Amino acid sequence: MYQEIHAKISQYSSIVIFRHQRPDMDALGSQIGLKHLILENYPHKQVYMVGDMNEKYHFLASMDEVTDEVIQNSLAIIVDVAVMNMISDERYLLAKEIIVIDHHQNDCDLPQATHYQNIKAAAACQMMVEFAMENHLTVNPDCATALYSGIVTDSGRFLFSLTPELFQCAAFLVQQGAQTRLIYDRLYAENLKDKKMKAYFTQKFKTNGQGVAYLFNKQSEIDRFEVDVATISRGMVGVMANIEGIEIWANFTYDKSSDKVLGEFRSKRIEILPIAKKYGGGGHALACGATLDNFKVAKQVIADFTKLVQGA
Ligand SMILES: [Mn+2]
Repeated sequence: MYQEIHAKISQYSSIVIFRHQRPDMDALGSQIGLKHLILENYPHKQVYMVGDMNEKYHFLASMDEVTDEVIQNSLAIIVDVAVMNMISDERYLLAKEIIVIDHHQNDCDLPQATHYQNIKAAAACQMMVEFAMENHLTVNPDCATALYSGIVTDSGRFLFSLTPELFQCAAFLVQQGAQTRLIYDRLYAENLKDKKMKAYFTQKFKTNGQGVAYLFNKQSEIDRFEVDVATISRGMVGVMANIEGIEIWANFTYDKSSDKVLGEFRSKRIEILPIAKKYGGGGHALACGATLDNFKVAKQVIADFTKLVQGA
């Protein structure tokens, strides 16, 4: 597979790299990393990157301006996505040839594209490293940093999909000069205000001693931190997550605009969606929510969660 990709790239003097909309670090890392890889090993090729950009990730690179005419004479490489409606910049359709390099499980719905897939890869960036290693390509430090950033984020900082291959790729990138500190500082540094706000809600939440934790938040608390209601409602429910002995946690926040109480519910493993639905809400099995009339109803929700934990 990786030799075939290499052969395709060799055939074109101009290449445009695409990826999915609202890019995460893996989409950008694989896009930027591949551009570096090609330019480093084929300095005479023209390589461009296109797509919408997330301001937070500008530190790695910015996108290129590309005319339709350039794309018409190029190989389009689409990374970290294989479905048409998620690709940012639909002009890949103009290209002479399209290849897709992706690690997601789903099939590719571009009939005219060649699909290169490795569902065992934790990240599209891992596929780029495998591609580089198999073809003995030179990886410069900027390339290594971009690829490492996708590996570290898509693997949840080495929590998910931990294979020997993933660690081999990470080790290789560190050997090539990946700036791991830069990535961690940029991606995982919190601002002071957010940290203090989380500390406030962490101090404040209560538990019923029976496996349920909860927060009741007033308008004055939203005002105090000068944020919108979602920043508290959806943003602070996580302060009660991953705590020993707490199975279900709920964040209830007064919403001035609707004069209702927004409930955000989370659970480690007990399905809580039926309770959210009972109160007119919805979502996922372990992460859902409902809009309630008042805090009195919120107390009934907590009672329902308590019964769920007792019955589990
Ligand atoms: Mn990915």
